[in-house]
Amino acid sequence: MSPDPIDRRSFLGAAGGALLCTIGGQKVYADQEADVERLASGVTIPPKVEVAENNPGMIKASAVTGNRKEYWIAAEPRRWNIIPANKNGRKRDQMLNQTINKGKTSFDAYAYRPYSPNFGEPLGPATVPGPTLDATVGDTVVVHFRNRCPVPVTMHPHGLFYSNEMDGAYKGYWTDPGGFVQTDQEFTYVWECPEGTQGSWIYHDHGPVDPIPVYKGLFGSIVVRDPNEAPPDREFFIGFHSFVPAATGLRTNFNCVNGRSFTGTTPTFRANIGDVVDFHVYGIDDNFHTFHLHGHRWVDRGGEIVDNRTFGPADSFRIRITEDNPGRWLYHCHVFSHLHDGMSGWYLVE
Ligand SMILES: [Cu+2]
Repeated sequence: MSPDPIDRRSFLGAAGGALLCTIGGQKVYADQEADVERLASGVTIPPKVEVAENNPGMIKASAVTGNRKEYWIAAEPRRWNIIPANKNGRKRDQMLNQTINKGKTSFDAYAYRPYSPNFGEPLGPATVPGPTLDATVGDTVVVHFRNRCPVPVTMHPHGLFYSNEMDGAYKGYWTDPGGFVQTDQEFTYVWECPEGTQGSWIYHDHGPVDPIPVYKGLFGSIVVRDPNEAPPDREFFIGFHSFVPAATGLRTNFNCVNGRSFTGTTPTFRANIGDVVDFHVYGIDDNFHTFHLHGHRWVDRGGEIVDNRTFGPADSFRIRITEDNPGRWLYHCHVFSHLHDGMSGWYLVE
């Protein structure tokens, strides 16, 4: 048998495209569509996962301490439009006042979706990012997770405290059942929020075909509130990420904020003078970004006053301002090639 002929795209991928990851021995390039189901089929089911499936009920959730914050969340496939048209049927970049010309913008995404108890009814659509998990120091977060995607996926939290089997991560032979939730299976994650976990965090898929499902939309925010701190008047959760051709099958890369690209389709945030405003910001792709907010500045780690903060993959942080400056402002990544490719949005203060 001769090997498959190398077409131009795969040649470019093999020759010059950025390596995204290696799954089941297969190299995946960012600029080349990956067949995630075929990749998943090449991954051996870990022994502990197989045993658990044949013995339902063997997995005991850790004891729940403190307040219980309980969620029912499914990972589901859904069609996602990165750049919806405006009411005139056009795809416009409001920041540069120009038409966006990037070809097709819809693809088959994966997204987390919140449900009522026992998966009774959806509480809303599956979204990119997924629902924010909201807890306070002292709480225990219980997430009943169901996988409706065609490949094994998981939920893996940052920042919280959890025992080893609640990691939600694929670890080859040593994978626990929560790190390899197969199609139509469920797993209950128990994560704790003791003193020292307060902050702004993320969760994301960390299953055997990670990071493709993350690049398809499986990520979201976690906030752990400090009971000794006054709550904000408004808060916004902002994920800087990209939809790469490997995950979308689309022609080009999209630089995004919360699943959308370009000012006008990315979220427009609103506040009033005098509001205490929290921005929870994170990055979840292969790039370093900055968070820049026009017309404002804040006190960063170490007490320095800044208006632009650099962060890397899976970094997450919160900035707090007391609003004192009305107008139509931009927030954006200050890497120019990201900014001019859609990583920006409006912040409107009245
Ligand atoms: Cu950036």
